[in-house]
Amino acid sequence: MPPQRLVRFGVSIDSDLLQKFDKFLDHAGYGTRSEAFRDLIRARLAEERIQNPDAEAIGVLTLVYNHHQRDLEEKLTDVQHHAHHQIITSTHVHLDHDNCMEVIMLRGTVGTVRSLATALASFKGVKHSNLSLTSTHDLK
Ligand code: NI
Repeated sequence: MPPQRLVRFGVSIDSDLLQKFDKFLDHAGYGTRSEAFRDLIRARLAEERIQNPDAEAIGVLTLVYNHHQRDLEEKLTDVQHHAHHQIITSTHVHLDHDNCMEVIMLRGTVGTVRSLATALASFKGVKHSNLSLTSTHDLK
């Protein structure tokens, strides 16, 4: 890929808003406004991309579930085997006597990752689930 050309442009901004932005920069440890501004743009564009169900994405699904729930582990494993091409890896943690946590990394389109995550999270005995999606398209 050819090197990107750096473009400078002016931004008009409310002084109050700029003050808040500068406070955020300090807090977050940014050296310059430019770097923080670039990161905010990238984050917003990535957020936009994961609204598109056809965009390629990586998902990290965390499930906390009842270890004693009948057949649950088997059901979770069955779904993952069925969608093996979408599962990158998974880690199982025995949280305590009663609870397990599984962290599953998934890949595919936003739509397929979301529906697989929903299928896994909706089984009886799953107490908590969280899906974090990252678009893998156009990473710069
Ligand atoms: Ni366990």
